[in-house]
Order: sequence, then structure tokens, then C-alpha cells
Amino acid sequence: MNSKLARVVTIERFIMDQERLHPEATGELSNLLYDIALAAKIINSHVRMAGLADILGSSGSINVQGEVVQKLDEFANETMKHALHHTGRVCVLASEEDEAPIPTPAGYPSGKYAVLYDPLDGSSNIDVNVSIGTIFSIHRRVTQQGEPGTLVDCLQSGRRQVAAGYVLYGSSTVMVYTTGHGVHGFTYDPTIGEFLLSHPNIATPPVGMYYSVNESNFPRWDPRVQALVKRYKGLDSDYAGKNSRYIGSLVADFHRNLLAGGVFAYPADVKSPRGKLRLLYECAPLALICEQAGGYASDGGCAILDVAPEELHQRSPLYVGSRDDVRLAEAMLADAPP
Ligand code: AHM
Ligand code: MG
Repeated sequence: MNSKLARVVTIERFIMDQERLHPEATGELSNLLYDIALAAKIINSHVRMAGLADILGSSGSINVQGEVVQKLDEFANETMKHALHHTGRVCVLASEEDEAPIPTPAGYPSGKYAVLYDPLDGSSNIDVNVSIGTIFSIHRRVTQQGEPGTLVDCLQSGRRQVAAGYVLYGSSTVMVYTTGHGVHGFTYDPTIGEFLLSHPNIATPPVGMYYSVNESNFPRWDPRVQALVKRYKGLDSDYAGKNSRYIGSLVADFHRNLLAGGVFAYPADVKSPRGKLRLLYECAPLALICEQAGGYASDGGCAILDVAPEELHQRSPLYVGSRDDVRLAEAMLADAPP
């Protein structure tokens, strides 16, 4: 018998063992994480079929079952909703793809958590076969238990998240999450349909070897951001330069830097004065994961986790990754413009 195989830890087993560390836990958060893992498996199976829908479908956008073939990002959004909103664990959902928060449907119990998510981030990369991801953020509700959840439950600062995670549909599919007790990664084994513990207690190096930024925005950046990126390159000082890596798919760029060490930046620019990325679905969950792994995330002026959101789809500049590299960004952005 292969004893190593017999000792594999499934995500379900891991979540259960973590829950045992908290005798006061009701199991609702654990079940919510299972629900998200299930949604991830369903989204994964469709992502792996991307490009085949047109070949398998009979004509246009109708598939062999006679159903309209949905775009993958719509499919992922619907899958998250279907996996979560009827369970009694959630009071409100908010998706990057939907303008307003989605309370639990009439007739279903309203639970104690608000779940915010980007169902398929980097979706402009789908058609060219580049990695994409799902990002999620979980808050405990602040409105009255038993009532439908509202926007108020969604507009909480990142520091108040009870869990956050992402799923990367890359060369393999990986789910990474934190409940505030370290960061753990699970690789999907399609032969048994389970996420298996592959990266326990992820720790990101304090200084990274990569910087990741869309440099085509260089002319539109503040001179301090330009100076920062030159510093990352090692052009203007004895600071050891970094290697450039930019996929243009946040989850993939973030995951590489989390494991190998590095800094991802999406600064504000003259076209996007508040940055491009969304505070609640993209920046805050990745910030919690990064801090839990020993890294740091900033909007350039303060910790992302301390930003009090004002709007559901609020954007924010983002500097995230190895702690010293992000601190350098804060220090250089605080300087008077050169
Ligand atoms: P999306 O939510 O519309 O997919 O946009 C977010 C994506 C991120 O995955 C990525 O980091 C960024 O946009 C890339 O933007 P750009 O093409 O401007 O470099
Ligand atoms: Mg996105």
C-alpha cells in the first residue's frame, strides 16, 4: 500500500481539524468554505472545457443539450450564487459582476455571513488560455440576525474579514484560503475530485525577487510611482533589482509572488485616479491572505485592511506582496514628488 497516499489530507478533513481548535465554532463557517470549494470544482470543470463549447455545441451559442452556452464569467457568477445563497449560512452576497448586493432569496433562511466575490478574475485572459481565478471574502454580518442582509454587511473594512481565499485555474487548480490562522493551499486532484493539502502554512519572503506591474501605464503614473518602479528594477541605486513578471491576471500574479516572493502593484494613474482593482473583491481578500503569510498590502498610503469602504464597487490602488517591498512603496509614495 502507498502509505503516503493513505495520509493525504482533503480540504474537508483540514477544515474539520481546524474547526476542532475552536470548541465554540458552530460549523457554519466550515460548511461555507465547503460550499465555496464545491463551487470551485464546478467552475473548474467548465474552465477546463473553455474553447470546446463552440466545438461541442451544435450552432452558435447553443450546446448539445439545447441550452444557451453561457460566457464563463457569467457561469462562474451563477455557480457561486447557486452554491451559496440558499444554504442558511449567508445573509447577503455581493459579486463584482452584479451592481447591487444580493440578499438571500425569499423562502430561504438568512444566515450570519456576507460573502463578496469576484467570480472569474482576469476573464479577458480566457480566450487566450491564460490562468484565471475566483476570489472571495467572508464577513460576519453586522445587521440583525434573521433579517435579509444589506449593503451595510458588505461595507466592512478588510480587517474584519473572518476568511478570505482564491482559486487559481492554472496549470493545476489550487485553492488557497485563510481564516486568520495562517494560509493554506490545496491542489485539485481531478482523478478523485478533491482538493488535497499541498501548501500548508504558506510564508512569503520579506523581500521578493519579482515585481509585477503593467508598465505600459508608466507615462500616466505619478513621478513617485515611476521612481518606485525604477527602484524595483534596480536602475537608480544600489538596491538589488528585481525580475519582472506580469501575467495580467491578478490571482496568478499574486500566487506566484506569494510562493516565490515579490510585489504586485496596480497604482493609480491619470486615467484611473483611484486605481483599477476593486477594494472589496480583489484587494481586501488578497491583503488578508498576504498579511497572514507574513507579507503586507497597502493602497500606497495605508494598509488595505484598514480602508473603510464607502461603496460596493470601490476601486483602490494596490501594492501587495513581500513586506519590505510594499513598505518601500509606502515610503517612496510619502516623499515629496521629485
Ligand atoms: P477584471 O476583474 O475585469 O478581470 O480585471 C482585473 C484584472 C486583474 O486580474 C489584473 O491584475 C488586471 O485586471 C490587469 O489589468 P491591465 O490589463 O490593465 O494590466
Ligand atoms: Mg476582477
